[in-house]
Amino acid sequence: MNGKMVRFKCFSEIELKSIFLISCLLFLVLILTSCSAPQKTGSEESDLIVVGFSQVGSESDWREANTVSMVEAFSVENGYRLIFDDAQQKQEKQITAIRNFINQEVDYIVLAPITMEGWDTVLTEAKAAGIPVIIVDRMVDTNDPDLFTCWVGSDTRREGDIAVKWMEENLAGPLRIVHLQGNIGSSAQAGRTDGLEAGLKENKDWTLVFQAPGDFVQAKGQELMEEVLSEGIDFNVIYAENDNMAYGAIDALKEHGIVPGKDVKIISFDAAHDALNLVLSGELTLDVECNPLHGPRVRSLIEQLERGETPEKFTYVDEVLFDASNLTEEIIAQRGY
Ligand code: GYE
Repeated sequence: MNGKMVRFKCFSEIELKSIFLISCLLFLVLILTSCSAPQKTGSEESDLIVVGFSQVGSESDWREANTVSMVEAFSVENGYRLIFDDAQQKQEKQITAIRNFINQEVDYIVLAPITMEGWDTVLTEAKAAGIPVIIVDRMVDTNDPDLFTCWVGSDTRREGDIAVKWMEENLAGPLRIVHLQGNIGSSAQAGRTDGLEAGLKENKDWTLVFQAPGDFVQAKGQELMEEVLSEGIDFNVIYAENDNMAYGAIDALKEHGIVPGKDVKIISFDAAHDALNLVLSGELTLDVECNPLHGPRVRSLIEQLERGETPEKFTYVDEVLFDASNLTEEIIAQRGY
């Protein structure tokens, strides 16, 4: 072997001791620095108000705009730590999320409830833990109104009523109405459905020719319309309980050579940006506004609570309706959703 010889150095006992000491010192420094970093963020973090938000899901454009509004309002820059949970349209997941928030000892719980019923037990648990609960968007139906601190959202029954009034004043009967409903048992569905059903009782030349839940989802709105068309149901109005189901219905109509807005009048709710463009182009006939930008509203309620004030129990957002007569490009351009 003519390769280089590998030589091992033998360390003396003193050298070994000093290597061991230096290693121990280095290890200690490492531990100390890694401990001091989180300690700093920890103390900054403890100044943040912790909010657990249980969101319904991401079923519609409205919902996505609502999520963005909440995330922006409860940013670290604004002094909050937001724990966001998407329940994927399942009440059980919302209940689990609330229980997790209670375990994490959050300062506030914000709940956008999928349906009205079924909250008493978990809200009693939150109350027992001393955590204020703010309900946003849809309503809850509890045995004890003190199970939540306050609520902010839309008056969806009023939305249904103003849509019906507009239909009475603007659509020539007889009306044969296809009704695409939201999640059954949600206040958004109940309010808009009750409005229409009251209108059906009042107007003897209105007939409900089809009614089914599309859960506020575009694909389901399209599927339901396909069903209506394949069954050969005769209709001249679609009452869709949100914009996404109206988009789905419009797609189905177009596939069958039916001109939306002309052959069939379409009533919708939310008045999101894209839908308003459809009102301008004439494909959507009426869009009742439902404002999803609740982030700053919920934050203001929390700020009141932080100051020791008692906010209003119920805050309703002011909303209008849009048709071809009052809508302009400027209105659309200024919209935040
Ligand atoms: O209209 C719909 C959404 O609860 C008001 O839920 C909200 C409704 C909204 O999925 O688009």
